[in-house]
Amino acid sequence: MNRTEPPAPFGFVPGRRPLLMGVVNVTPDSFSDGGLFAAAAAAIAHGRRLAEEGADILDIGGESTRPGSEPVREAEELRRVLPVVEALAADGHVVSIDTRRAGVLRAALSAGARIANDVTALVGDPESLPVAAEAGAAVVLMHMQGDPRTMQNDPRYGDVVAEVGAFLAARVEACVAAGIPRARICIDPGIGFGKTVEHNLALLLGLAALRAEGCALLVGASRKGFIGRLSRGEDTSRRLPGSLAVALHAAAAGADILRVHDVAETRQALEIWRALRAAG
Ligand code: HH2
Repeated sequence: MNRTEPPAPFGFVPGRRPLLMGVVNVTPDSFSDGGLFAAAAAAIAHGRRLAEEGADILDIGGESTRPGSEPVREAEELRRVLPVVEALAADGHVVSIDTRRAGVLRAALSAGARIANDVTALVGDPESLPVAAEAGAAVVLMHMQGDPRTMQNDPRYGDVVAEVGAFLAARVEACVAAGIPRARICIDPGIGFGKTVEHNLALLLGLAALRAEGCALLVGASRKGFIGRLSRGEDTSRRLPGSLAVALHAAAAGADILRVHDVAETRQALEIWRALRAAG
């Protein structure tokens, strides 16, 4: 699909379904699709398929951040993601780069990515925020407690919604101070990143309280562990129904972007939900 005029990264039409961010993991070890799209050609084909299915944004990542994962070297991350970013951006798709590293961010933005998606909310690498600001990129700021290696070893909060909200609000202010307008900032509570099942549920119920004035809100719950833990321990390949349930909840709660692996299925669920609301 070629678009001459790509939509603004977070360009919403009120009353429309949320935007869909399709996940393209160019990794051997991601928690749900590791190894499936590790070769550039397979990842590019997967990204094109997700766009055909209705993804508004393609999120390309070259490092797994699943619980217990080890960081990859920057050269390896670059080798994985750059050809994929280049090809999908050249098609005219809106591409986001899922990275914690300023070097990878800089190269991906030069290769055509328009959104910096950082699970450390641009804290992990002090150069990432200036790189994003200078390039005029849009940013997704995600909350994580700890780091992927250890984040699921007994995460604790006093009031998880208040603490995650305060962290994200502070990161929004840091971005605004660096020159990134609010319309180009999206916050994300980081479902599953240093959170128990109860923390995830509290955040999903507290989405309205997390909202930052003038910024978009993203929810990424697709296939995550809490879905298996709340049902019958299903593995990642059998968590689509639970993922759809969370997607509809998040849409009803006003999420602007849903980060999902199953674009066609999520889109269908959202379209029926929207038709019901419009008819009611
Ligand atoms: N979740 C994952 C990775 N990146 N980015 C944002 N903004 N929000 C998320 O919830 C989020 C994210 C983890 O999912 P996945 O990419 O499928 O797995 P892995 O980290 O194992 O590659």
